[in-house]
Amino acid sequence: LSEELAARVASGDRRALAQAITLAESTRAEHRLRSEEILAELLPKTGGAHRVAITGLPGAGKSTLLDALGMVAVERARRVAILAVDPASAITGGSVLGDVVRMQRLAARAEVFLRASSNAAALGGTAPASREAVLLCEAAGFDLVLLETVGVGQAEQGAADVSDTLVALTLADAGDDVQGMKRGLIEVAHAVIVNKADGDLQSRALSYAAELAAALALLRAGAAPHVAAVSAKSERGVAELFDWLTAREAELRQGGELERLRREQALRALHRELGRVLLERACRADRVLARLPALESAVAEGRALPSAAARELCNALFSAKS
Ligand SMILES: Nc1nc2c(ncn2[C@@H]2O[C@H](COP(=O)(O)OP(=O)(O)O)[C@@H](O)[C@H]2O)c(=O)[nH]1
Ligand SMILES: [Mg+2]
Repeated sequence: LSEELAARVASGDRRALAQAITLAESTRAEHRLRSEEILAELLPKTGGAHRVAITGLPGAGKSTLLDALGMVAVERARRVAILAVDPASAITGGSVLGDVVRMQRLAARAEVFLRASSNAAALGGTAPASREAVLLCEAAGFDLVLLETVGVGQAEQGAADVSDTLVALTLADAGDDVQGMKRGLIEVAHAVIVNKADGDLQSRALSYAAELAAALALLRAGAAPHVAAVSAKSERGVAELFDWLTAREAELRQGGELERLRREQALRALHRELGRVLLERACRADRVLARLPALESAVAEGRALPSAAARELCNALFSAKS
């Protein structure tokens, strides 16, 4: 029963939470409906966490950093949930060992909720964890939700849509010099962190971070991201990163910025969902199906413009007479 599952999630039951997230990320219509019932029940209990997304290329050290950051958070009495989407496992469709192996310390902590999913179909490959998964974690009482997301393609925008704070993790030798750093990332990241500032790489990481800081201060005058070098492995700079996150969270909450951010995100989600359900319904409508083959041929053979054909289908769908 949806009500029962919702109540178990609200009581902090990990298995119920995992189950609810699975329903929310399922592609099956009946699962989605159930998930909506559960979320509707839990909505008043959501919104309480600081949602932090860590994005970066595979190998940047996201999982290692989350393990270290998560441990600091646990020591400071934060209730931590970690949602990771592992692209390697998404491709093989198999194990999610990659992320879990890097987050062994967190995985061993009973108070931490850790979920590494390979939900490629539902989430579009490298998309971040779903909005629903974040809301469910909040309803279960977690006040810090850390999202691991792979920074390729449009993933940054996706991550920005579900997080309050976006941390871009990079490396001194990642090849993305300041000019080459992806535009999307520069526009949305709140912090740019250079990892692996240890061993042979240490001095290069430090000078790269300094270079980045100077360049981003120019590029994003007034809204320059926080820049620092860390070593996730030796935990250098990790406590400082946690402190920066805590300060940012307080700032967001005080100024009413958090509410504004989340209102915008909710509206974007509404519009995205509206587009999705409209398209789904339209493509199944008899009036569209009846005309589609002929219009497809006409467009394929160059006898009709795609835009005119699309408008004709739309008119057919919404006209009073069939
Ligand atoms: N030297 C060094 N290696 C690191 C550091 N952080 C991660 N690594 C290594 O980099 C590799 C990729 O790390 P992982 O956390 O799985 O990266 P992800 O793909 O971004 O999640 C692993 O072999 C890690 O041990 C670090 O701070 N210093
Ligand atoms: Mg990882």
